[in-house]
Amino acid sequence: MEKTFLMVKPDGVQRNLIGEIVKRFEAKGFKLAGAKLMVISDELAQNHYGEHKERPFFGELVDFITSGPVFAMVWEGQNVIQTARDMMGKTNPQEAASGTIRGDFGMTVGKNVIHGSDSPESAEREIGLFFGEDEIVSYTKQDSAWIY
Ligand code: 3AN
Repeated sequence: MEKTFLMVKPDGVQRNLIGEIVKRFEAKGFKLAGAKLMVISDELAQNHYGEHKERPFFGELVDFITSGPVFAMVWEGQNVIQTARDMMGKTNPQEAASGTIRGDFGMTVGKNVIHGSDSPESAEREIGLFFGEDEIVSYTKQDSAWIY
């Protein structure tokens, strides 16, 4: 089954949105496969956002993501990578539709509440960066027959 990496950013943690965000993915029918509250090191942040190294906001991005605890998660389900992106909404919360996480809770592009992998390649890379193999839990859920 497809997996993705999602992370409640420091603004989402400070604003008590962990539960609200977990609730949305659970209610949709996705399965939580890993989760932890952690403070990202400078090295991990630079690695995670490596593709943005040349962008003018790179320093700001690294400073922000390391500024407080984040809630890192692995979620599993059919088409979870794209569906989670759709549930998150556009990068700029001012353009994100109501009903999406960023549309409902975000105000600016810098503090946009949640990160989610944007492709199978980045999902694999980001899960590997944030989680050890022993931190990913494989289990069966009773309700899956009512979802698929
Ligand atoms: P997404 O997180 O939706 O995949 P990306 O990959 O384009 O968006 O950007 C990575 C992160 O960089 C975003 N989550 C956002 O917080 C931040 N970001 C993007 N554009 C800007 C910008 N113009 N100024 C500040 N931060 C930005």
